[in-house]
Amino acid sequence: MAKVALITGILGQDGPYLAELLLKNDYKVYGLMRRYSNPNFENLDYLGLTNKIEFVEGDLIDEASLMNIVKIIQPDELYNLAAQSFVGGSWHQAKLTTEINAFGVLYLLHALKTFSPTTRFYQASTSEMFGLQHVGGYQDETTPFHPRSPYGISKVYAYWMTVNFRESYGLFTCNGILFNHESPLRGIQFVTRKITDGVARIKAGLAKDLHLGNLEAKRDWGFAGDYVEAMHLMLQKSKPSDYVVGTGDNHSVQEFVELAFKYADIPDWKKYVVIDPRFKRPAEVPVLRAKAAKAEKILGWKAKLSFDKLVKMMVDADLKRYNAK
Ligand code: NAP
Ligand code: G4F
Repeated sequence: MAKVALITGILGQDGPYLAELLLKNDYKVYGLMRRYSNPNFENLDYLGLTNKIEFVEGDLIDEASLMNIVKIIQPDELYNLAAQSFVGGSWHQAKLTTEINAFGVLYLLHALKTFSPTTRFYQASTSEMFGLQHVGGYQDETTPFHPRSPYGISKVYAYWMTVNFRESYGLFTCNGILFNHESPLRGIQFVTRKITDGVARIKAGLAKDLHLGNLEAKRDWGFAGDYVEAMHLMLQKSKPSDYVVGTGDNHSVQEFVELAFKYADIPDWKKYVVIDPRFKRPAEVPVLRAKAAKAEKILGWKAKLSFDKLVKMMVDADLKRYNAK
């Protein structure tokens, strides 16, 4: 019998890539989405998947909606990707971020314990939980947490609740502690897509400049299509555990900018980039870099797409969107 998966956050960046992987593996895929007056299926359409998903309406802050959905579907695997995932916005909407990212996870776990205790659960945890902490510039599963934003703090709560339902009730729950992963489906507010979209607009004559914040921050950037494989692998193991997932390499925002302008054939990026204090954060995470040895050893997972190829893929996709090649 085909396995059944429920993905929350199906309309975001990772949801469609994960759905694509599960559909290729013959899963029946349910996707949880909020109720909209005008839903946006652009990312699922981009991968040609909209008609292959069974949509269910619910909201992470509406516990009863989650209880009903879990009771009816009783999925083999539940991937919780839904979140208010924009770090920058989490200072302005700290309560909402907490309700979705922290309490939403408690509600899901409680629904599983009550109606579907054999479901395997994936929680989208994040390198933002490490914040300021690193040992020699790396973070792994043993690195303590020091989150720097309401987003990071909400995800620490969800991380520990996921561990606690495993330890208290024997649920099969895993935290994937994923470092930044990007793609042409990345939301436009995140710095990588903001840069590639901005570069394409400049190339197409639709914009004169690109306003950015801190160019010195360093991130361990990989490709979302690679990272959803790690999510799936975690739920196929005989025992649940928590895994750091990243490339092991990092680059500054400025390096991303330089490459993006280069791939779009626009000389002298400094002529276009404006440092704008509006995009600086009250507290920054200066450097993230994964040590993903556990994922490599136990899951056999390794990032495939290089930084250069990722930047090129995103620039090309945005140039195509604006017909600017
Ligand atoms: P994303 O593009 O922002 O997608 C998040 C999805 O969650 C959106 O489709 C959003 O729906 C949905 N959502 C938000 N609030 C909801 C609510 N109250 N109820 C139901 N759905 C809700 O994020 P992503 O990049 O795919 O990331 C997936 C997950 O991984 C997130 O939990 C994120 O925090 C985590 N993560 C991401 C990264 C990364 O680098 N991408 C790294 C580590 C962890 P709408 O379409 O309605 O807004
Ligand atoms: O692209 P960002 O907004 O991603 P950030 O804050 O690292 O968070 C992403 O990755 C996390 C995993 O580590 C996820 F959990 C989270 O959900 C999200 O997907 O910013 C990256 C860096 C930051 O240091 C930021 O200060 O870029 C810097 N930056 C500089 N100028 C900017 C800008 N970020 C944004 N969004 N916009 C700017 O203009």
